[in-house]
Amino acid sequence: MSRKQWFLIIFAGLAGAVIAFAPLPVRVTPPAQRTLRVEANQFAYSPAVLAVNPGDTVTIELVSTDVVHGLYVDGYGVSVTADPGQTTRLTFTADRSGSFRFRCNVTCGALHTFMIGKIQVGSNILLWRALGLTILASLVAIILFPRPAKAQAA
Ligand SMILES: [Cu+2]
Repeated sequence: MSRKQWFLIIFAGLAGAVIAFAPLPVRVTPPAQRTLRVEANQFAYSPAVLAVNPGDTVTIELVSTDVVHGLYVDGYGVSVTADPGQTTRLTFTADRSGSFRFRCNVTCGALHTFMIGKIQVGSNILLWRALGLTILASLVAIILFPRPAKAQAA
């Protein structure tokens, strides 16, 4: 391997470490009280994606517009059930960062298992880091291993 290639590999390694581990300036968002209204009907939640900040006290107001539905938050282990036309409230502290699914925990019909939503607690930093590493790896691969057609022609 040429010196240039070694240099590239070392540079890519350092850049990769920065992308993966560099601490980011922490945006200080004071914990707030948040009330989110979620409408449930066969077989979806609206909105299906909720975003809150870590430390927030989250109240989900679950409204069912047809049959009995539930809402169970993975990772938090909290749930609530709403009867048709009724609003019920579920309050919890979003003390864990990450992306959590919530699902219907009341068998409400044929497509019940597909009734899924997502709650995002904090920024999705892991996703951005993964994306950055993927792009970096692709660039290195493109530079180190040019297309075989070119190599043959040479
Ligand atoms: Cu359901």
